Amino acid sequence: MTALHDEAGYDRVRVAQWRDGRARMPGLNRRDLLRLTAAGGLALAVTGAAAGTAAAAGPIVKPLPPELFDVYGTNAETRWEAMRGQGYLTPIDRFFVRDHTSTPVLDAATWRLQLFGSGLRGSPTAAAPVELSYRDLRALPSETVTAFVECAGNGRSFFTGQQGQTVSGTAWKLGAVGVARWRGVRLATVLARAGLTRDAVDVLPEGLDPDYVTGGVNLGKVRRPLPVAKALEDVLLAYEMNGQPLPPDHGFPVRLVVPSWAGIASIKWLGRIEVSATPLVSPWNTQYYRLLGPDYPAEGTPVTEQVVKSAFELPWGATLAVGQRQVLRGRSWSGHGRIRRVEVSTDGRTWRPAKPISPALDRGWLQWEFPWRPRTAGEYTLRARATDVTGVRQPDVAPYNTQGYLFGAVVRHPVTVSAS
Ligand SMILES: Nc1nc2c(c(=O)[nH]1)N[C@H]1C(S)=C(S)[C@@H](COP(=O)(O)O)O[C@H]1N2
Ligand SMILES: [Mo]
Repeated sequence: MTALHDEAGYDRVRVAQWRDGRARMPGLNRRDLLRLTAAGGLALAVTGAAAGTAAAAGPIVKPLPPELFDVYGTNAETRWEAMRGQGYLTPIDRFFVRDHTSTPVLDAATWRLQLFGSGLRGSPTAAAPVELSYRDLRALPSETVTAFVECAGNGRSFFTGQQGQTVSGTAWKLGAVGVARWRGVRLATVLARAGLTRDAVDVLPEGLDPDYVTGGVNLGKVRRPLPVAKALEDVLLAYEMNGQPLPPDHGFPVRLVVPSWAGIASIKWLGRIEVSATPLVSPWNTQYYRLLGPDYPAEGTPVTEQVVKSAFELPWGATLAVGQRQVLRGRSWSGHGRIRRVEVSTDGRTWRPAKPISPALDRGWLQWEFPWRPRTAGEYTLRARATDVTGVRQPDVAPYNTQGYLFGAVVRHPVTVSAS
């Protein structure tokens, strides 16, 4: 068996198996998929399908006041100034929402989680799956994890804004991330109860939201395979967020939380999980959430862990008063582990350390502050750059990929200092 922790290596095997017909893509036939591809390979044409359209009305249930959110179609991004004065966690009222279609309103009393597939003892079928009710799940031992959920496309607009590159997808600034305290049951516990076998290689969690239709093709339920190694490591079936039952927009009654990985892994409104002894693929790891472009192999590289990022808790283009002592605040995080150091520059040349004001959690973020007294009025560019525990520091330029994932470069945050 391949080293499943090495997702890139594993993915190469999985893709090769899919190409010669040994991996399956449940929910989509091969012809439909090939219609989406340029030449029948996996390096697919950029469709721009992920871009929000202003026409869709009300797909998100919770209020989206303009002081807390910027809304793009079915998605809403947190305004970073709304995090100022907040504690470690992102409150639910300002946690970003990323819906492929719309938020379904489900009933916990009738909800069932269905598990099936060749990776479970006795190979239960989709028609006769192992079932778990909400009450069953609540009765299992629970765990709590503080973790960020971040869209792989967070920061995408800066590929264009800072690097002059054209990419497809929602033009997020840095607000497609939030940290919450999630409570639920380990996926490992549920898989063990369902009869996980040693042959299982992939799990494929699937949402109960409407099918995702794009370019005239129905891609089916939102779903993305997860290697068993990650599934058993630290993944939670969460039913609570910040001490509350999961809100509708964040996956009620139960969602997956896959710490440190791209948000797409954390499937909301979980309905079914296929557990397979043969590799599985879906459009969300072949067409979307792959790094494609001139600097990547032709078949691309799957997006797994998020990269290092930093954001100031300031409006974009904030105005600050000249000669007054400011305390700039912000947060930094990384999918590779906790943040070790943050530096801030107000002139683009000199960097000084920011002061940590929270614990640095492996799966969460670090809050920091930086005192600044701007002496002359004018336009300034603020920069924050973090280094994580693996030694990775935010670069000046993010590697280009056609769909604009993983923008980890230092963001140039414009502010005006005015003689009030
Ligand atoms: N079923 C389902 N799960 C989903 C999605 C979706 O549209 N449907 N969006 C994914 C994406 S792309 C992201 S970034 C996260 C966003 O989680 P949030 O809306 O709770 O912030 O959910 C993921 N899980
Ligand atoms: Mo996402």
